Amino acid sequence: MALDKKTIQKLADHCEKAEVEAYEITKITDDYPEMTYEDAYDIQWASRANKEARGTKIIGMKMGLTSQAKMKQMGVPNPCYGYLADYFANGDGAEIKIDELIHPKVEAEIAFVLKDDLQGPGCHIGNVLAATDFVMPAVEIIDSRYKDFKFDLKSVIADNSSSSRYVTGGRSRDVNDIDLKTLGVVLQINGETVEVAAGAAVLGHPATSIAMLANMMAERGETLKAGTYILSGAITSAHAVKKGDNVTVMFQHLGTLTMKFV
Ligand code: OOG
Ligand code: MG
Repeated sequence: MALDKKTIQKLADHCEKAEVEAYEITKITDDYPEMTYEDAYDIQWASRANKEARGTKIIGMKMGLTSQAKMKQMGVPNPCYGYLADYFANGDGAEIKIDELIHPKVEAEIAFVLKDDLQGPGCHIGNVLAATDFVMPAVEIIDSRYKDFKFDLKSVIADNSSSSRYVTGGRSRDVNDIDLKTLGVVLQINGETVEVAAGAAVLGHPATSIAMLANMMAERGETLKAGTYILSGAITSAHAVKKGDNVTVMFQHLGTLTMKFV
């Protein structure tokens, strides 16, 4: 049975407060085992409305759990999406304040910026390539609000798919000038290579993930607008970071991103 409106708002306030104030909570499906996927997205959209009501701008979207490595790492069956708020964004070389976060992890991603609207259902990779203004490199810093970073898919959707910060910059490129499938990524922490991967890890091609996002949003009557910044999902698995860590991610064709956790 679906949750009522009052419970949806209560859970949105609960999850969003934990994000803003950076404290751990227990998985919400423990207390509401009957909640549905639609409830989970209702909670996410209500938390987004909370931020907008306070004057926070929503500047983009993200896909999550789009690779086999990530689905296996987190034990979930499907990808999910979340929104990106203005204060999540950081430039190349940023210092990320770890005290504002709970137990952050870094992962390498390709970001898409749209020049045209994208509307599902039936959105496919060709529509995405035609509507993309440019792609650029990104490192997402995820920070599940759930204890020990453990959750199920409904709980993580309600928690805005663990969104918290991201770093972007490097080189922007025309999506048709590079092969995103074979685009290589090297993730280093404190000078040590911890993972190497390629774009195809994301649903075979990162643009597929953007098409899936447009189609998932269409189920709620929502469109991806021109100008939207979209993280297409982690190419690597997520790696925990601590105070003092330096992270460098080298992207073939797209340059390098660095950040320090302070
Ligand atoms: C959910 C978010 C995953 C990605 O790119 O796969 C994600 C999580 O693993 O906490 O952002
Ligand atoms: Mg991610």
